Amino acid sequence: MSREESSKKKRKEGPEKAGNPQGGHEEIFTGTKPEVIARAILENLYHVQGRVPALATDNDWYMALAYTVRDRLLNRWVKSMGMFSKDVKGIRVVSYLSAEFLMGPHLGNSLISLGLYDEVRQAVNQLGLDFEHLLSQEEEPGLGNGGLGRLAACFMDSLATLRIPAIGYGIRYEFGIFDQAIRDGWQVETTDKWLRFGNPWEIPRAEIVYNVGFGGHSEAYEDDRGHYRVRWVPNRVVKGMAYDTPVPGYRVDMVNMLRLWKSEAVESFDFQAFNVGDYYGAVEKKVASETLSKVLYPNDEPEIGKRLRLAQQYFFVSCSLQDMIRIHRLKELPPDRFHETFAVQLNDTHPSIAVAELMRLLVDEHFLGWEEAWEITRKTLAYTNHTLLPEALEKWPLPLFRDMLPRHLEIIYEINRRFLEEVGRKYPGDGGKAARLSIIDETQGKYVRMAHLASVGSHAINGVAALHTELLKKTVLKDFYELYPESFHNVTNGVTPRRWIVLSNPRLAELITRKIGDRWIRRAEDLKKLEPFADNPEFQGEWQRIKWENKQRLAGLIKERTNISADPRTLFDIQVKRLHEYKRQHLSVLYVVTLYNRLKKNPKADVPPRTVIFAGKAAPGYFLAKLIIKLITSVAEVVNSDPEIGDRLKVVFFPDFNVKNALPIYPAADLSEQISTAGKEASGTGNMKFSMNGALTIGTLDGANVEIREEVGAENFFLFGLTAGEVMDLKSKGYSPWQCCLANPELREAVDQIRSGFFSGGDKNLFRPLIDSLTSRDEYMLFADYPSYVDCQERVNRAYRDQKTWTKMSILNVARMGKFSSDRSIREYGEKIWAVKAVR
Ligand code: NBG
Repeated sequence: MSREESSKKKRKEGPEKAGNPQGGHEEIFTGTKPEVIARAILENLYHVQGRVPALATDNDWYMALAYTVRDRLLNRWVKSMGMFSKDVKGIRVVSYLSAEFLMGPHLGNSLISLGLYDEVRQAVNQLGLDFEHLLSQEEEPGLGNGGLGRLAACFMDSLATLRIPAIGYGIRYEFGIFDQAIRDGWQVETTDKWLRFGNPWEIPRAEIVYNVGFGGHSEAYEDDRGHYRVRWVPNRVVKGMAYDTPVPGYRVDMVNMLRLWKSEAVESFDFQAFNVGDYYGAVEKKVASETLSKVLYPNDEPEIGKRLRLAQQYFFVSCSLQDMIRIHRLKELPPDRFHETFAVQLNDTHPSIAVAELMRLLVDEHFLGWEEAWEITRKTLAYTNHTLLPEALEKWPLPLFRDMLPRHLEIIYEINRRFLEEVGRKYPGDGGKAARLSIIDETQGKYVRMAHLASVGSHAINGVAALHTELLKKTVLKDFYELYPESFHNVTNGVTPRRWIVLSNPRLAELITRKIGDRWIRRAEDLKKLEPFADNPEFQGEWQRIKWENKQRLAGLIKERTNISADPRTLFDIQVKRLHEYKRQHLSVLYVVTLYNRLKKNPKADVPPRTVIFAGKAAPGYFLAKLIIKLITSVAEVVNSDPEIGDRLKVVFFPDFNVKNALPIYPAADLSEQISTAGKEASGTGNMKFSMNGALTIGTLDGANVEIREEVGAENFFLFGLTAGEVMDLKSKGYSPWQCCLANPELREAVDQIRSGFFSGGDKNLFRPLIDSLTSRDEYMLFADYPSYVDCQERVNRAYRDQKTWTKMSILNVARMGKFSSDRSIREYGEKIWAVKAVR
């Protein structure tokens, strides 16, 4: 019996036995008393998992628990869905289109939102089970690469918490981001089989399906009223089916939804082929259709020509827009009022084909005129840019595009023709301008520039931190800014304090609440009220004890996963994020090597002992990023096994960084490394998570670091390095990394050591590609920033020795992080971009 059938059966059995959603005797589906919850878990174990306690596995218990919690979400969810009925008009729903949603484990988070954490823990204890152990059973849905996908998850949390109706639309990848193991010091990737034991958090909607076409050609025809029309005749059709996951707000009735699309064959078998005996041909087609939502692309690899990726993008965008139009029509509103029902946010360019698809749906399928459709499209869509790195700006080769989406290419040509006419009127005779703005890039071969398509088709364009938005206006989207200055906004990123403090750092959350009440959980600005306690010795003592416990917990995990003993008495210096040259994990390694050399030369040197911890995945095809991991683990091996060094310096690479592993990491940090080359990190969000958990930041003036420093105060932030402007100046004047290296004996020593094979058992070739890249080009200017970074680390060391002052700085960091709650970001989107309001 399926889960849904068993629930139906229970309901048929009447309110006494099954619990009445309106509040019957047993309240099996809704009750919140520990005894009732315990009984509900047993019911679910029996009726859903088909198990009795004596034979239940950990996963059976986890599933039973998850269903019990889901039941408690459902009645709020069902009520919230009332929003989509025809009786509710005048409410604009946010539709967040994103190729990635990195939601993290659902169970703990749902319990926090529902306010049932303690009750459920008691219920689980009553059953004689270990609550933490059950929580750890959950396989996290790793449907994202890093910051961009996690931002989408934080935004979903805030939207629901702020009672803004929203749907997150994306892809239900069967394989999310790969799992990372470390073997011989190298990253090894394995597939992420997150669905293998079932996913209790989603509800498959077999009746919500859409057809999505590919290829073929378009045909012009005349309709009955003599109008010129075009229809697209695709040569392949794939079906998208909806899977819904509830997204609860924190302690509110609102439950929003994440709707992810799975691709399927239109017919399970191509019967015609089957009948003529081509059994394998029929199955092949089915398999090909299902490949579309198979796997998430790891980013940081060359984009060009990844056919399947464009197909994925179009697939989920088309399903989502068709679904929105269906919902809009449920309200019995005409298509020309579509923008009143939905505000659609394009999370980076991945969904930007929405511009052409919405036009196609409105013009070809709902028969609106071009101008009218265009107005609606622009009023509906808004675009967020998340990177300035040229290699991450999507563009598709024209032949590939035409082959896959011929009708969309025609539409894009028409959009572009009209757009360039407008440009021509504004800048007559300026061919260079037109070429730079054009949606079609013709500088070297022909490409469709997705950022241009998104910018032309949106009424609002935003960057994700103040510096990033300024650079966007000056560089990548300069010409667009000159053309449409009023369309540009900045909305600095934020993270949800529910997951990133309450869930991940419960003791700190409890201490804060004890001092200032619990309103900070939804109004993070309230954290300011902690400031008066910053100097209070008793409060400082509690603060330190919590940090100590968090460090102990992480040390335990490090021991378990890497067999390295990390001493919680040492300074925990942590850098966790994707591996990328611009993020400069290897700059931190250069400091580690320098510190090691100093300690070897002067064993009595008075520096606080440090444990330097790294975690993060490298794109499977990004050779240098993987080599940086190997460098970290190689340096770790030498340093950690040097008896003269002991606990004074330890290096750890913590494998498989994901949301689950991140939870115990941020709260355990003393020092947060945010050391990207200025101008390269759009915002960063890990920087916020660390700081909110009382770590001090060592960082450059990049991304949101700039604003974090402004908020916490320069005296509570360790700043080093070139500014974005200085980076550009130095580049244009001619930068010689080798000169920098010669000028600094300690840098030279570190570089020579790595080159000589000191950390690679004498192998001189292993790290050569990395060293060559640094000494010849040093694209990300590690050598230029090295002296200032090392000096800054010295300031960190001095500061750490004075634990009173350090603790005060730590408290002030947390107290002043209110701005970086994603609730603030969402309020800004709501006001500046979406024109949406909270509903009751
Ligand atoms: C990333 C940036 C981060 C930023 C997140 C969320 C992409 C393309 N960009 O700096 O690198 O914090 O987006 O905005 O993943």
